[in-house]
Amino acid sequence: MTDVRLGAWASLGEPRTAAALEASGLDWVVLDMQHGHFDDRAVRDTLALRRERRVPLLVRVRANDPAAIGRVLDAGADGVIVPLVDTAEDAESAVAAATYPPRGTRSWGPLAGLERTDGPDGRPPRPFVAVMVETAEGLDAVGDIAAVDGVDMVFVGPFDLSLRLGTTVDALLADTAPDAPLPRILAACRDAGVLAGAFGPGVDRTSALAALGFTRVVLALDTDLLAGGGALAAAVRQRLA
Ligand code: 3PY
Ligand code: MG
Repeated sequence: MTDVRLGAWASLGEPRTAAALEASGLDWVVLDMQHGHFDDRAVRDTLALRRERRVPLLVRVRANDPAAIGRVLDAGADGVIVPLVDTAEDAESAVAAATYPPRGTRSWGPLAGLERTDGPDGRPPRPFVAVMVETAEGLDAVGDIAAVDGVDMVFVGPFDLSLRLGTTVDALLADTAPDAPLPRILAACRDAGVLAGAFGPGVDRTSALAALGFTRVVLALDTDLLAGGGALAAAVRQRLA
């Protein structure tokens, strides 16, 4: 199978838990400010705990808002995931907010102690920009969205997308016809040469998304990994039975 990188999704807003996810063996970590408990301070504290960059750490911002995008990049995030991107203009706005002039409009102001200087010539590296396609409008415009210069990944939110399309997450994932939503998104990503990512989570949905062709898939939330304690206890009970 192609190289599929599995992500961890931090929702609890708890810096030490999120920092531990970086060492959990998953390939990338997302801090969620849209639906998770992360606020500015929790994002900063998580990034301040980072002693080395083991895996990419992205932040899903609350909205496609230049101020929100600039702030998490100022705090040292490796990139952003921007929700509810419906048009190429929305995608362009997200890229511009994440990119210093002349390409973009990002304002200069890294936070002391968290600034990144590991890019070319000691400058900050270009952040990774993922845009979420999770509406009917976004699906219709996915070819144009994926083609925006500076978009690195189209990331599908299957929960919102299935709500907007009047279906269920599992029906969306099971529809493999060439003109079905997920194959259309994958084709747009292939044509534009950008990564195709999606939120699973769980073994079944993550495997289904990877089998369809998504190469960046969120396998587990922090809460799922904590709930894994039950499986450990069950394994011990089985041995002792
Ligand atoms: C979605 O599935 O809509 C998401 O945004 C996942 O967090
Ligand atoms: Mg969503």
